[in-house]
Amino acid sequence: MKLKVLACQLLAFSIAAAASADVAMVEHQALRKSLAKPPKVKHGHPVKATGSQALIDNSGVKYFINTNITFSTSSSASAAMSEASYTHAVAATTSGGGTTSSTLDDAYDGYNTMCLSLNNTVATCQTGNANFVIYNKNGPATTECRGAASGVDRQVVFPAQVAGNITMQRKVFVPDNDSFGRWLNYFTNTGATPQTVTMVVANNLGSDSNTVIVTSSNGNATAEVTDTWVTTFQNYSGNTSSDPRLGHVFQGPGAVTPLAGINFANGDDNPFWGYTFTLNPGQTKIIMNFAVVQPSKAAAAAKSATLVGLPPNALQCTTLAEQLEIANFVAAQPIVTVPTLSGIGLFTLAAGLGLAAMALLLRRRRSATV
Ligand SMILES: [Ca+2]
Ligand SMILES: [Ca+2]
Ligand SMILES: [Ca+2]
Ligand SMILES: [Ca+2]
Repeated sequence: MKLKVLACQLLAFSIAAAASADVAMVEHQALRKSLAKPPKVKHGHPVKATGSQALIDNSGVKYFINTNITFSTSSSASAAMSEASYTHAVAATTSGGGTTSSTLDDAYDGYNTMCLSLNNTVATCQTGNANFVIYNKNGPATTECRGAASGVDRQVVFPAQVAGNITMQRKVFVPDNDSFGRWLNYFTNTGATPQTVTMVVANNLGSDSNTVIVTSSNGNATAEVTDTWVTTFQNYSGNTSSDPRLGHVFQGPGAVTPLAGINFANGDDNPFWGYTFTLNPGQTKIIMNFAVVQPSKAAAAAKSATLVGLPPNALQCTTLAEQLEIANFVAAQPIVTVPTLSGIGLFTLAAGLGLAAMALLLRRRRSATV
């Protein structure tokens, strides 16, 4: 009897071992599959993807872009960045004017969330506030524009999101031949009458309560609607600061849609800014922003100023049609078309010239005979 029980137990154990080996194999295969594929929406259980799309610029800064966000959030919304950090040590400046080798990180805790402000005031995007439609919870993103240096798509394309008669869309670009991040925010009026729109950008910087405004495009440490850029950093703790120095680029000179409002304050890691513009029926306008991440305050200011001038790298992966739609920079000059004459126009012109020549000839003959 005892032998029979032992044999049964041995059999059961070997079956269980074989089954668990199968389970391990299945799990291993599933893990391999999940690593090979980007996060996907499971049936009824969408995957949260804060910072899931990472792109590295040519200075080694890695930007973590939020895609397919499925929860309500202000600073962690779709197409915002959860973080940007160096992938290697850089010569970070010190309070004493020297440098120290440091892998600076924690640029952001949530950067460049975009929302519509329905009452057209420039105030920070808030969840649970009926005045704000945050660009968020709009599905997974795709990528485009393969980079020659990296062999990786450089632009993340987010889905269209509808708010009344306004359709919004965002694209986030990180070059592999330059160092910055760029947002293109598209707004199209699908209604039958002109509509005035206010877009706000909300942020949560990694500098937290140690946020310090370094300087701005007009040379002072005050953010104003006339500034094309502002730089900030996390104040030194002792001699060093472990966060990158940041540039925030809002607009270019002479643009038709300048800033309508801006709010930066020392000690406040939630700066915001906004634009108000009118869209005719069927019209699309784009608001463009750049983000700058650098190892020194001077480099952050210099890079921001350079981007304001829109060097060719700044407009990579945009079409001429898109450049013409950018409202807060003069990204392209519309081509002035010379009026051309139709066939009838040309005939009329030729006939007119002929008659004028005949009249001149007749007058000369008459004056010669007199
Ligand atoms: Ca952070
Ligand atoms: Ca920090
Ligand atoms: Ca923060
Ligand atoms: Ca200023």
